Order: sequence, then C-alpha cells, then structure tokens
Amino acid sequence: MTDTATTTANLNKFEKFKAEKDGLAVKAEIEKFAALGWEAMDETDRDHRLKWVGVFFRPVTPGKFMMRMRMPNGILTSTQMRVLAQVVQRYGDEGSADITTRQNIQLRGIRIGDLPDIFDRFHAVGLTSVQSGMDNVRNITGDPVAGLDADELYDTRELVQQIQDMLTNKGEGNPEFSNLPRKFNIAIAGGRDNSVHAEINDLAFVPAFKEGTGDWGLATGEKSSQSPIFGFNIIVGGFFSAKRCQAAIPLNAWVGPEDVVAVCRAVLEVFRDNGSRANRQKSRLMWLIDEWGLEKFRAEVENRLGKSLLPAAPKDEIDWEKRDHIGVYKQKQPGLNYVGLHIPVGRLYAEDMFEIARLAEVYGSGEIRFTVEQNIIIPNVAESKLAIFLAEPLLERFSINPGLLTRSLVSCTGAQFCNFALIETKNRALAMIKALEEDLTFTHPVRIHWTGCPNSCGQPQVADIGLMGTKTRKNGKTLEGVDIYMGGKVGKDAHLGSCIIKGIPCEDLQPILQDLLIKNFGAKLKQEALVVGS
Ligand code: SRM
Ligand code: SF4
Repeated sequence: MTDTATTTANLNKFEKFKAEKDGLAVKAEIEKFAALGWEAMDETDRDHRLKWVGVFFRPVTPGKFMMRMRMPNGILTSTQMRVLAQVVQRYGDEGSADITTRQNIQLRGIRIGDLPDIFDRFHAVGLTSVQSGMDNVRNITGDPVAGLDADELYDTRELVQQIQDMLTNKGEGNPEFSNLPRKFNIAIAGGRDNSVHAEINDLAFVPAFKEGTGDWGLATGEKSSQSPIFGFNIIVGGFFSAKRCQAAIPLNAWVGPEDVVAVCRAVLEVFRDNGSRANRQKSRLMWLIDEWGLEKFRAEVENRLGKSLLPAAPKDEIDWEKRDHIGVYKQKQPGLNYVGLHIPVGRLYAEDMFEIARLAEVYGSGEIRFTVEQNIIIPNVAESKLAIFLAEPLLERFSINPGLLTRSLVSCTGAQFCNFALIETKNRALAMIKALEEDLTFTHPVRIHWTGCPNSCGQPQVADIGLMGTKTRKNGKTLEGVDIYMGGKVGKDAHLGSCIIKGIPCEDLQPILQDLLIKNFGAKLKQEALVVGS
C-alpha cells in the first residue's frame, strides 16, 4: 500500500461497497434481479455493481438501462451486430445504440427483466459486456485497420484479444482484475498514425524498433540478429478527469509483442495493489506514478514481471498524421477495399444495425469495425462489388464523403442519457455542424469534439476545437454553455489542447465558432467565396 493509501478507515464509499460485495458477484444474481424488477432491487447493486456486467442504471431514464459491450480492437461480426440489433429492436423508439470513443458500442432502452435472455444471446455469439464499467479495464483499443493496411507495422488484433481474455477470463469475468482502485484504459497502436490516441490511455504500446545488438527477447532469452527488432515503447499514466487531464509519459521501456500481455498484467497488479483507494479523485494510475516517481514505478512493474525491462527505443514510429478512415481504401490484400462510413455522432437504431450487418455480409466478409471517432469500417469489399455497394441507400445517411466538419465530429452521450451531463450534446452538435457548413466553405476537415461535462468522455482535449459542457449565466439566467478548447493535436507529435475561452452560452456559440474556423482553420464565408470567385 502507498503512503496515501489506504486503511479500512479511509476507504472511499466505492471501496466500502466493493469490500462488502465484489461487483462481479452480481453475475450470479441476474435471474433474481430480473424477477425482482429494478424498483425493488438493492440500490447499490442496481446503481453500481451491475456495471461490472456492463449494465448501467440511467437516472435520466429510470428502468431503461444502458449496456456497454466489450469490442476488442473494435471488431465484430455481422452475426454479432444482428444480435445487438435484435436487443435494441425490442424497445421500439426507446432502443438505440451508440458507437463510443473507445471503439465500442452501448445499447439503450434495456429492461432488467430481459437481462437473462440478453446474456444468453450474447453468449451464443461470443459477445461479452463483462467488466466494462466502474473500476475495471475499459474496452481495449487497437488499430482500426489492423490486418488490412499495407503500411501497418503490427497487426494488433490478436494481442488486444489476448489482453481482454486475460483480464476477463475469456469474457466470463475475472475477480483478479475486477477491483482496481479506478477505471483503467489500455491501447495498442499498430500503424504510423496513432489511430488509438495512445497518449490518453493509462497504459499504451507505441510501435518502435530497437537496433539489434544481440540480447533482446525478454520472453525467450534468445539472441537476436543485428537487424532492428519490432516492438513497442510503453507510455503510462494518460487520463482525463474533471480534476486533471494528463497525457501519458514514457516509461522508458520497450517490449517485444510477446511480452505485451505480461506487461499489462504486471502494470495492473501494481496499480491494483498500490493505487490510492482513499480519494477517488486521485486514484488513476498517474497519481501513483507521481507519488512514487517513475523509477520506483518502473522497478515495481519489473518486480511483478519477474525480469528487467529494456530501455525505450530512442524514437517511435508514429510519423504520420492521423487518418479518419472515412471513404474507400485499398487493402493490402489485392482486389479488396475497406470502406469507412461516417455515422453521425455514432448513433444507430435497430434498422441501421440490421442493414450494416447485411451490407457487411453481402459486400464484405461479414466483418464490421468501429473507430474511436465513433464511425464504422466495412472491410474486405471486392473491387467488383464496390460500385454497387456505394450505391446502397444507407450510404446516403452513413456517407463515405461527408462535409468537412461533419466528417470529424465526435460527441459524448450528453444530457439525453447521462446524469453527469451539464448540457445536451449529440443533437446540438449535429445542428451546429449543419449550420456552420451551410455558411462556410472548408479546404480540410476540422475536428470538433463535444463533451457534456468535465469528465471528458468526448475527448475535447484532443480536438482542433473542443467544446466542454458547463453552466453559465446570462442576463441573470443560468444557461447551458461550453468552455472552448483548442490546440489538440493527434497522430504524430500528439499533444493535448487547452481551454481558451470559458462559459460561452450555447445560444451564442455559432458566431464564435464561425470566427474561430475562419481565423484558425482557413474557413471562408460562402458569400465571400462567391464574391471572390465571381
Ligand atoms: Fe466516460 C463516466 C460515457 C469514454 C472519462 N462515461 C462515464 C459514464 C459511465 C457516466 C455515467 O454513468 O453516466 C458515461 C455513460 C453515459 C452513457 O449513458 O452513455 C460515460 N465514456 C462514455 C462514452 C460512452 C462516451 C461516448 O459517447 O463515446 C465512452 C465509452 C467508452 C467505452 O466504450 O468504454 C466514454 N470516458 C471516456 C473517455 C475517453 C477515452 O477513454 O478515450 C474518457 C476520458 C479518458 C479517461 O478515462 O482517462 C472518459 N467517463 C470518464 C470519466 C472521468 C474519469 C476520471 O478518472 O475521473 C467518468 C466519471 C468517472 O469515472 O467517475 C466517466
Ligand atoms: Fe456523461 Fe460527462 Fe461523459 Fe458526456 S463527458 S458522457 S456528459 S460523463
């Protein structure tokens, strides 16, 4: 235990209820809860422990729960998508789904009485929602074009799956890692463009070559050749919270792919056994690193790993601008393409999901992928089928060529379903982008991210323009407003943006955004463009 952590007396209230009964224990009680109904359930089970199986009580819509899945590397099959569609379909207008900023999907409208049947359906097709909320490791992100991209350095799919299997006991639930001091995010980048936002994860693996000097293979102990060896530099401690936002820092360690799972286990064990369980605002991994210093933290990880870590490679391989994958792209497999569809603010309804499953089967191989920009990729579309695929009616709404602001729009859930929200986000974000695109022309995409509160699920700090919900005052009235962030850089040389203007009422936002877009991103008023061009 650390100095600040943690005697039973100063455990925070979350730690106390976890100590009384482990979150995963609810897995065995689903039938009982279903029979009881949400109103009669123990409140701590309902509001908190159910999150250990991915079921979130929504105070905004009591009785209509959200389910957060796990989608390792953001990949699912058309069969799995159809099951997810069936689940939300039964709730009619109240059923929907959202692709999340962690390459994942959440289902809405879920009734507790249906959970036994839903879990059976998930099980039958290899889906799991286990350990996706509260003090667990979130969905593990990997390169969205892993295995497709001719320029990739490493296909992240297998490693991401192995880490998930280790953490969740192949989706059944793993009490070894179900009581962390706080949430924990892991990402593996496999390409040159950092498509996972490595820097905002508690633990991330970034491609890097080590010069071969003869004694690398940690796991095998084998001598290597002199040629550079592929592996990952490790970065740690990245996180956003209402209290503090911090990019990950280098651990000064490099691992070969064969040691990535063991390193995840070691880091998580160190965090689990030493992270603060007193103050929940200071429980994320970076606080422990601050307290110990990086050297001690690294040494503790090595202790758990049972061997020394090699120093980081002098440079990593992230040297591209970040791609958004929207549009049609050739795969490394000759004659095949992957097609990125823009899903406005990630929102899907049952009929969309059935249709996406059908398109993936008819035109691709049945595989569907999610991106951290809340969009979808359908891989393995043969050249010969491309034209007819692109003429499908669904692509009028889920475009391969959206407007340059629409294209990069990201939004968290906001007030429609989230009780932390200070503002409505998704609908407002769409309306604002539409209005701005009506008035302005653009030469390149501008990444606008909306987030409904300082928890920053919509990652405003990585955006060109980030909008964080707040309450603000105008003419003696309290209004929904935003703090504006700028300067977020993704891909190569990624760094976080910062707040430049505070407390703008949403009703006054459009001209301010217009001004920022013109002054900083080369946007032009359509009227002006007409005059210049005439
Ligand atoms: Fe988040 C809590 C939604 C990505 C930081 N987040 C929540 C809750 C569960 C709060 C709640 O119970 O209502 C939100 C559920 C609302 C709902 O009904 O959908 C919620 N977070 C989301 C999602 C769905 C936003 C989205 O629209 O995509 C994302 C789900 C990811 C997933 O699939 O697991 C989501 N959340 C993030 C990210 C972004 C990321 O991981 O890249 C962050 C910032 C990065 C980080 O965690 O370091 C993030 N969420 C938070 C926090 C602040 C954590 C902290 O240390 O203080 C909270 C609040 C908390 O944990 O106490 C939170
Ligand atoms: Fe909810 Fe706030 Fe996260 Fe948006 S940023 S989903 S409002 S907790």
